[in-house]
Amino acid sequence: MKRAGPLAILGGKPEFGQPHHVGQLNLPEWIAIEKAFRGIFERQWYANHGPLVNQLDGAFADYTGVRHAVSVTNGTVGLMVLARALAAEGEVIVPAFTFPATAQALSWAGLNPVFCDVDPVTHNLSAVAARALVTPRTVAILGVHLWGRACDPEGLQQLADEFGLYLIYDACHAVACTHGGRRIGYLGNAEVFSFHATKVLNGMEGGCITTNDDTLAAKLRTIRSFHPGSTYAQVPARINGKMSEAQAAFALLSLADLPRNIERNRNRHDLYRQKLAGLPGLALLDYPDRESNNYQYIVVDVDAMAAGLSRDDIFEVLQAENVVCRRHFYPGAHRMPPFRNAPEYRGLELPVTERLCQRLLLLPNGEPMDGDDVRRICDLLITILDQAPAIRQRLGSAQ
Ligand code: T4K
Repeated sequence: MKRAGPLAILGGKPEFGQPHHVGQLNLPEWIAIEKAFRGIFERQWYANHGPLVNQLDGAFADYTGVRHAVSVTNGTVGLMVLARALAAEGEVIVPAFTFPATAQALSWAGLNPVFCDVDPVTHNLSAVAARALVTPRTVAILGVHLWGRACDPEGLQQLADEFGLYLIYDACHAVACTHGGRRIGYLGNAEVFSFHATKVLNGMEGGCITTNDDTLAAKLRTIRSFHPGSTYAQVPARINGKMSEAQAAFALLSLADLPRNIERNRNRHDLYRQKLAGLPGLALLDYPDRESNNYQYIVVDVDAMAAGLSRDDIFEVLQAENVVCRRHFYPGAHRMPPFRNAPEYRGLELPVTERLCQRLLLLPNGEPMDGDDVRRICDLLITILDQAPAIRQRLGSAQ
């Protein structure tokens, strides 16, 4: 159904009085938050491996079915700590179509990211593409489970085994997602999750590294903190990458709420799918039922020719309506500083990454969004496509 009245960009009133964001926060009940925080204040133990951090490590290890979960300040620090634990130098093959933190964490750890293009269907690194980049300097492959879809685990493991490489995963999108029916967390040598406020598991910032390797786990625990608690391992460097009790309190509540929040995400995703079906030039990324997903990411591929508007046009029109979308991961990790100015990356062309960077649009999702909000956003999109010529004229964009 088309929206009544002119679009905001054409002189009308914005559809929403308040912005609707991608990754709106999933919040636990106030009463549960109050109880958890009273406990922290009563114990007067706020940091340095308090009881809630220990509880979270145990709970997340159980949840993912791995031997060790090592909580950290955030996903980025988790990747840094893991990279530092594995190697002091060398190249790491990493997809360019990812959040910049994936590659930057490697640089922080003294390793050199070697950017690989991604598969046009899965949006993930594939073993076929990674194989072409293996050199004598390669020490590891860092796959990213983008949108919670597993990143070629069998192919990459085979490649890693063949060349004696570490295989690690950025699982920042993949809490509660499965591969082969088993929760992600057990793949490769280790995996790193994000509990950022905009993620399905919200620790108000936070992250966790999971591994089945006892030696690696001891190293990770020692690197992440100057207060190693019960473990100490020989490590090349250490950092304060600990999680606080406040973060752990939120993350534990959010872990308990996961089934409810995923169910709501799934309902919103279903509604988006129903309402956007058949719209020319807009294809919603689907999550096949054979694996579990957290449905946190509502990803739309915009075909400008068929839609009559580019992804950036649609982004701008929605922004004026207070629908705050994201253009992940424009312009690609390889085109962001510091890599874009570094001689070894200059002129690097990764056509699939660059195409996805031009076409993908993430629509709002999360707790404050109800079915009516989703319907209104979809009606807006119908109206936007219907008024494509007037919008193009207003924005001065080409067909
Ligand atoms: N690897 C991958 C593949 C990742 O996607 C990420 C992070 C990482 C590694 C690193 O993990 P962390 O170190 O972050 O744990 C957001 C998140 O900040 C980022 O965590 C996430 N990925 C990325 C995909 O999304 P931005 O730059 O899109 O936007 P941000 O955080 O400003 O917020 C998104 C929307 O949410 C905005 O429209 C505003 C709204 N928002 C945000 C915050 C923080 C709120 O309404 N309230 C809030 O408190 O990165």
